[in-house]
Amino acid sequence: MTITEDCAAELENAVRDRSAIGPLTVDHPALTLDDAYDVQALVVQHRLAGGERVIGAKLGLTSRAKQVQMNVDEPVYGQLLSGGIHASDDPVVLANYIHPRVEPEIVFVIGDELRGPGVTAGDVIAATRAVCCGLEIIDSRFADFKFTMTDVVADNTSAAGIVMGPTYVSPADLDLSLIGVLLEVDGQLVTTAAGAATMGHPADAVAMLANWLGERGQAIEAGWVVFSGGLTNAVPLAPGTHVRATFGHLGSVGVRAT
Ligand code: OOG
Ligand code: MG
Repeated sequence: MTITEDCAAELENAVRDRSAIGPLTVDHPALTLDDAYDVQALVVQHRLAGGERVIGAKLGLTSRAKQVQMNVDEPVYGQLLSGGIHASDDPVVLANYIHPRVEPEIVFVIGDELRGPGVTAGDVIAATRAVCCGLEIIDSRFADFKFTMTDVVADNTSAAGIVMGPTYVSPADLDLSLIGVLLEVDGQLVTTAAGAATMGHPADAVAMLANWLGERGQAIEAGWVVFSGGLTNAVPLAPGTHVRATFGHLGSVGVRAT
């Protein structure tokens, strides 16, 4: 086994056993960020072999709130898979996860392929069929969500599930930087943010993703959904909790933990 195959297998075992592991970079200090994206590609390939589809991509650590919470200073990206889709307010079975958290995000539904280099926020807006609100379920395969940037990339940026809101709006009709979000747990307001928390404007984050993918000969594909990054700290999905995010203009979306 190569080191990347070895790391992919460790992550897959953690998912299968619902049991967290230590950071990969401790046992494999030579692992580079590029290697980590290769590990991520392997983990995803194995999921595709198991019958899932890639339905989109996600940015991570695009807001200061998330960077401070996770102690990683730079954005990253991962892939979204069909097995992770949940309907809003449907029960999410905690036993299927290690220690899941949820975070509110602005979601882009892409109409036309975006291929870097040179993609701008304006190109993203023009290529987007609609935006909606979402909650991302994240579940680090690393104990206590403790990881370096390299670890979290290998772990497909903690991706574990997505929930999308009911309201689809053309991004040309909104200033996404000004979209407010309220995050409530069991009806109690826990935090607030605006779209600008994601790199000033969520479309800038999506443009960055298109340009990064371009460096790897890939593109944001027509029909993909792109989660542009958590706007606030993620909150734990404890048994019995109901987490709801309500956005200006985009409606609300919820997760119910059972
Ligand atoms: C890493 C994933 C971060 C986001 O939106 O910032 C992320 C983590 O926090 O475990 O998805
Ligand atoms: Mg996220």
